[in-house]
Amino acid sequence: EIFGPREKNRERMAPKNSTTAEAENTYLTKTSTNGRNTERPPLQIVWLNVYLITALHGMALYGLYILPRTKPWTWVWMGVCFILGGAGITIGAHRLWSHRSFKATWSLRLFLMLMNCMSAQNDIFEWVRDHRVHHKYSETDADPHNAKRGFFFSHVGWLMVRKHPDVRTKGKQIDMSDLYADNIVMFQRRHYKPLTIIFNIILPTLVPWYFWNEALWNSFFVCFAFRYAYLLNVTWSVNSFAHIWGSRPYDEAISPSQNLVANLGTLGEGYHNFHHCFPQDYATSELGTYINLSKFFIDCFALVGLAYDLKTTSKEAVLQRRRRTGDLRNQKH
Ligand code: ST9
Ligand code: ZN
Ligand code: ZN
Repeated sequence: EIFGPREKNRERMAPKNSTTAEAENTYLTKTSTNGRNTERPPLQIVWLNVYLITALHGMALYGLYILPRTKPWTWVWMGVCFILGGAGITIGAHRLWSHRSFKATWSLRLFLMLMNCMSAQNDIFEWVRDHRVHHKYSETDADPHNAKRGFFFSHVGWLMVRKHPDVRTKGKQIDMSDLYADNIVMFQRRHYKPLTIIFNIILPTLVPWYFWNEALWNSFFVCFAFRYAYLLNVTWSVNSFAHIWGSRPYDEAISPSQNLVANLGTLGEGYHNFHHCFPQDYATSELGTYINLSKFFIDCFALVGLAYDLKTTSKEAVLQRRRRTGDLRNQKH
């Protein structure tokens, strides 16, 4: 398990002068219990990102405003783009490439890579490296969107500043050999800019114009700007909402939580307490397909042979974990 649950979190939550924790995690010694590192280098704001992200949100609000005036087929297409792009993140970048929770044929990987371009959340390689380092060093300075630095930082602020040096140092130690060996991921990385411009901007905008005579202006603001900003925010909500609010039945000592709000928008990625405990589970929950469209799609892919070796967690392992660290901790058994 290369990026499995961090048992050390238990030590992090333990009384501060736990010397074992300090000796094992030098990056933790600088971090107080509220997660604030007094030695953190000053924030270096990347103003271009601030402008671009703000401009996108302005355009998205305008898209929402004109939405009632656009054709119903345009709404349908926006929904289709949202789900396809979302699948490129949840099923592709997250459950397949970050966690290897199932295997996929060449054609499914190609499809997921193209759909991943539709959500423009950095190329798969970069997304996976940030995500693996997030799991392994969750809520320390090496976590790119460290939730201990507050709601805004974990939601979007981390994309507007230079990364903490620990992210780079720890990130370089993450095993990425599986991604280097994946031609489809490497192809995407080499041609990321044109691919993402085509799949995130041009295709969503042109389809309504070409097929049902929607005004280009309308489809740009609705199917690109509004849909993209919405998708980014629901994705980011897993890093912010689901690292702050919700229940923690599997591990009470970690911040990731079961968050219904995050779950609803993300095709089933809000079962975050479960996910941080069992990151290799393809369903990211023990509740079957309940509010989990991503699991449903992976099951469909498996039915037709495009996905295989789906990894799950046994009921016994889940129960043991709940008894050891979760809501059954104080029960006699
Ligand atoms: C976006 C990503 O939105 C969202 C990810 C969310 C993840 C959520 C996970 C939750 C679970 C799944 C839920 C899915 C739900 C989906 C719902 C769907 C319906 N390790 O990057 P630079 C190196 S993206 C090792 O410039 P700076 C790097 O290689 C949105 N090394 O860092 C380079 O080295 P070298 C669009 C690392 O300068 C050097 O550091 N994008 C790592 O600090 C510099 O790299 C944007 O808005 C690492 N982890 O700048 C912004 N990281 O020089 C795009 C970096 O040797 N990003 N390195 O090549 C940027 O502009 C910049 O990265 C920055 C930081 C300004 C943020
Ligand atoms: Zn997380
Ligand atoms: Zn994950």
